[in-house]
Amino acid sequence: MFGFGDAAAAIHADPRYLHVALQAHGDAPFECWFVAGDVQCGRDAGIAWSADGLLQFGALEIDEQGDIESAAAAAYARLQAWLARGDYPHPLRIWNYMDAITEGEGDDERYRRFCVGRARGIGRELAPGELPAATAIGHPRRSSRFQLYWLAARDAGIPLENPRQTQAWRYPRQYGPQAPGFARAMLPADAGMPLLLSGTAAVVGHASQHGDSPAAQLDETLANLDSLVATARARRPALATHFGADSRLKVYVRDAAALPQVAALLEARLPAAVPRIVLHGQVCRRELAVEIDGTHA
Ligand code: 3EB
Repeated sequence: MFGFGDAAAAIHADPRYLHVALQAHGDAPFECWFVAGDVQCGRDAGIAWSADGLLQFGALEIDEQGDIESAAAAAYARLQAWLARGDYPHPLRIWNYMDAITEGEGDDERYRRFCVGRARGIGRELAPGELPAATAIGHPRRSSRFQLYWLAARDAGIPLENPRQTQAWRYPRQYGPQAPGFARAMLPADAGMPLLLSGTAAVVGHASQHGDSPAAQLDETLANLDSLVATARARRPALATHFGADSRLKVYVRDAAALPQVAALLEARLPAAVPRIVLHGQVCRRELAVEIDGTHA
């Protein structure tokens, strides 16, 4: 269970609960992931975990002390070691939350340093078929917390790419010295699980679109998500064609001033039945105003 914003801080110390410091706009329901069977949980090696025999959530947090590259390298080295020695070796979905993601110039920008540290911590190049779905978002308020959490599985899933977007691992040099290693979505092996959507923004090919307009960026993002869902449906036709009551969306908005506008646009663009949480969080390129991740069934 995930709780967002100040109101959800430190509600309890159960390892199945994680507080994410991003502030919610409007209602901030808890994000709850359910399985049919019994769930074990605990804390080992600084990792809070919960598992049911097929799936395992894990979370760790590092005080980054101003060096996001080293923090990412250390966190991902711990994650790799954890996955390698446990019963859930396949990361399906990874979330990264860090301070001030677009602070710093050129290749010193914190997101770019994060990508370098992540790759160093993993320690080898992942094949496209091993890439997890992912999100990387900045805290508008400084906390010094680098928070990494993941959903891993006993069985590998199928990573998916989006025909409208360059594979992130093939982004050209202009976006930094280390291309980000993530897939656009993950189709879990278990057909009873939803499609896991990576953080998706108004990136077409590799270029950010509509830098002047959060509204146009939101529409481009939704077009990217439509294309991703269509790609997934080619493999799993039982998935709904459009977002509905069985989807779950998290919407990250860079500027606090744009939160009401984006929330209103979402009401116009999405059926009321689509559960969503709108958060004040920074997307990893300055010109990107909005990003959406979530699940879809
Ligand atoms: C993009 O399309 C937006 O570095 O793990 C989205 C999801 C983004 C995951 C990551 C970055 C990451 O490039 C940014």
